[in-house]
Amino acid sequence: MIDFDGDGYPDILLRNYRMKAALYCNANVSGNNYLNVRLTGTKSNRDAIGAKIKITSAGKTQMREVYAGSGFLSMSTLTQFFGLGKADKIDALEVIWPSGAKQVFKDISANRMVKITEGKSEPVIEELKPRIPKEMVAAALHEREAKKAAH
Ligand SMILES: [Ca+2]
Repeated sequence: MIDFDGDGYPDILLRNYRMKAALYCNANVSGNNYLNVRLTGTKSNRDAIGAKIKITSAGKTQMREVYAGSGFLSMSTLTQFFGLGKADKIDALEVIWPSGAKQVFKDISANRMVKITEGKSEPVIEELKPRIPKEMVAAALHEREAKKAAH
């Protein structure tokens, strides 16, 4: 999984044995909100493998653990994706680092990339700008639907 077009929503790139690679682009027609979290360890390993992230939003709690690999000879991006539904903010984001250190951040707006460095009290929060314009994705989807209808 990787956010190929940089719009904050995860896409899937599949490489198959003796076949062409396939990119499944998530067009996000739902309009739901998200949060991306990227951790950098200082005392812990730099990629923060083994860190746990807990977010609370609209009364719901979600948890992720940062993994080094997934599947055979493949891996996912180290950016953690949280789907938020219609919630537009995160009440609390808690990181438990492999070193045992714990950090809590409050009131983060949705649809952002939050970069957290172990031990730093302020995260770097970025608004993501898609590399592929929404109109191009919409046009590609429209073309695909038209092809389907023609068959
Ligand atoms: Ca994407």
